[in-house]
This record gives sequence, C-alpha cells and structure tokens, in this order.
Amino acid sequence: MADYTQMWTDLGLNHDNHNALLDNLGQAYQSIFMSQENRPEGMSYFDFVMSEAHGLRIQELREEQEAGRKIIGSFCVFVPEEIILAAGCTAVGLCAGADFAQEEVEKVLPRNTCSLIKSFFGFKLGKVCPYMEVSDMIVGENTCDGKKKSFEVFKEMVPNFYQMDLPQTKTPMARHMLKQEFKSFVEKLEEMTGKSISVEDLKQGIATVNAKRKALRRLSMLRAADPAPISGLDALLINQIAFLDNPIRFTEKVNAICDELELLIKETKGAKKAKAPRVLISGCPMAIPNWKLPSIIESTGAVIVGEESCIGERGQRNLTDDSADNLDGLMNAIVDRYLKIDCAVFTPNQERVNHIKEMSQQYNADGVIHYGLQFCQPYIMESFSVEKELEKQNISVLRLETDYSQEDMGQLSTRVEAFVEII
Ligand code: BJ8
Repeated sequence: MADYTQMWTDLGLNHDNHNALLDNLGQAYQSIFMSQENRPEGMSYFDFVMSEAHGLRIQELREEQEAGRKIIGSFCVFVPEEIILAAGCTAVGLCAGADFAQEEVEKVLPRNTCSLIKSFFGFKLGKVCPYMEVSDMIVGENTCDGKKKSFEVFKEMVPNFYQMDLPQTKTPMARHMLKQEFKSFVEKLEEMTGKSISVEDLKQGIATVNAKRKALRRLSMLRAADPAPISGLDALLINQIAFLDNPIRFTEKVNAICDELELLIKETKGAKKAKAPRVLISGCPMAIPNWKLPSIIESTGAVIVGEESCIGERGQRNLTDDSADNLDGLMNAIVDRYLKIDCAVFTPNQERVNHIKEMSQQYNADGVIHYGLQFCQPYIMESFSVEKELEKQNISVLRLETDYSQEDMGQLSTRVEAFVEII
C-alpha cells in the first residue's frame, strides 16, 4: 500500500488506533479469505478494493470532494442512493462490523446495546474510520430504538448530522410520511450542493443504482448452482464492498465475475464440493469486517448460498421503476421501491418470512441460520415467528445470538457443526 499517512492525519485519524485496526483487519482477511481454495479469479479485484479500502478509495473520495462532490455517509439501506447520486453526491455506507474503543463507548451508551451501534460509536470515538471523517454529511435514520436514541448522542459528535424519520408500518399514511421524508432529503441535498435535481439527474441516479442491484441479483442467482461457484464468504464480501466502491466500476466488476461464474457452472466447477450442505443466513446485517459466523459456517464444509440481510438480498433485490417522466412520478417510484424493504423494524412483517421461504427454495438451501445480534430486539423477536413458519414447511432453522467478540467462537462452532450435520 502507498503511504497515506498524511491523508489520514488530514482526516484527523488517530494513527496508533488506526494502525492497530488495519493490522487486525489485514490478519483476519488473510486467514479468512486468502486461505480459501478455488476462489474465482474475479475476486482479485475485490481483494484489491479491500486492501485499499482505507487508502486509494479514500483518496478517490477526497479527489471527488476537491472536484465539488459531497460525500454522504449513512447507516441504513433506507437512505436512497438514487437521490444522493442525482444530487451529484457520492454515497458511502458507514455500518461497522468490529468492536473498537469499547470502554469509551460504554461511557456514553448502555452496555446492552447491539454491537453494530457500539461499533460505529467506537469507530468515531477511536478516530479510526476514514469514511466517517471524509463524509460531508452523515445521515442517521429512525429505525430501531437503539439507533434512534443513540443518534441523539452521536449527533453531538459529528458536524453535519442529518436525521431521517422513517415509518414503521406500510399503511397509506406511512407511505405519505416516507415520501415527505424523501422530499425533505432532496431539499437538504439541494441546499448543500446549491443545485436542483432534474428529471434527468434522477433518472440517471436510478439507472446507476438499478444496474448495481441487477448485477448483485445476478450474482445471487448463480449461487443456486451445485456445486456453488463462489463461497458465501466471497459473495458476502462483494455485497459489503457495494457500500464503499464507486457504483459504476463496482457494477462492471460484479458482472465480470458473474461471467466467470457462469463458465465455472458450465464446467461444474465449484468453490465448494458438490452436495455440500447448503445454508441460508437470515437476520441482522453483517458489515465489514464482521465475518465471524460465515467463516465458522463454511469451515464446517457447508456453503452459504444466500444472505437474507440488508448487506445481501434484502437491501438489493428490488429495482426502482424509472418510467415516469416527471419528478413527482419518479419520487413515487422511489418511495414504492423502498417500502418493499422488509426490515424487522416494520410491523406486521409477513413479507420477510415469505422472502426467506422463497430464498430457501430458490437457492436450494438445506437449512436456515437466523443470525441475531445480541440486544437487537427487532430481529431477535422476529426470529421466533420465522422459525415457527419455516418449520411448518420442514425447513430446519438454527437461531443464533451473538456479538462481535471472539469469546463465543467455540460455542458457536459446536452449534453450527451440529446443525450442519443434521441438514
Ligand atoms: S433496513 S436492518 S440497515 S435498520 S442490529 S442497529 S436493527 S438493534 S441494522 Fe438495519 Fe436499516 Fe433495518 Fe436494514 Fe438496530 Fe438490530 Fe442493531 Fe440493526
């Protein structure tokens, strides 16, 4: 990696903390990803992006800033990337998947807060996340209570914090509210950039994001093959990188690896053995570098064939209709698209269970592992009804609760191994 020390200093990162994080990340990446066999050649691009995630990519974002673009950081797939791109801005995901500065975090948040929330606080307090520091505006959303209330504290730490309210039902009133929120977001971006969003801008934003989602969908569908042409770890990594990389370049690279996977499928070559036990993961999002559970699952010889998750199919599967020829029509299409996201903060949320069943069939899963982060009420509460409904269809389910620590590795491995044996 080139020397980015000056850039990190300019961003206000804490060098000791940041070096410690990069060292840990590098080691984890080597042992989890680079030790895999039969990786598609196209993964070399994603390995490169990861190796430069705090270097070259941040440099690119700063160059975009110098050219006048604003960088918008967010924590949720409800923040519409179409609108951000239409405003001439760049979207980056800030969800964090590792514990950091926990002692500091627990001075401002209760201990029994989910790891994902504690993680982005830790990244901020430890000054280790260049994406957070490079962002011109950070958008927090009112989804679960944990995020909603923690943002009251978080916004004191970040300048240019913007709070987006979101509905928790899908009634006509909720739809109206979401549309008003998205309109306010448009106004905020227009105020920041000093430029109005035109119909053409919005159509272009939708086209770019739809192309990215189509490519990710194509990747998902290829995982239905047996043997699976790509490991679940690598597919998850690609989905994680979707939140960081330039969307146009990323789409090209995902389509390129899909071309390669199609050839591998024709030759019945797989990343894992044919007839390996096939697992679908469902539940909380797994942000970089949260690879703990997938690496445990795949180390048993099983293969993960899909993620019913926001960093996975829940976040990417629906496209935005771009047929309207006026701003209001396009905004309606965006609202309709986002209201299809079946996050557990919604009630009722039957769509999610239906989607899990559909994915199990589509990807020929032998069982579902429901992944809940400790203290995440929406997903853990929903895991009971998910289990009940899937078992009615004779789909085996293992409900797991974990966090970002390594302490429960042994216990998790034992439970996953036992589950993989019976499916
Ligand atoms: S649309 S899943 S990205 S809110 S794990 S912080 S829910 S206590 S992340 Fe999410 Fe948007 Fe929904 Fe998706 Fe709260 Fe649970 Fe923590 Fe969570």
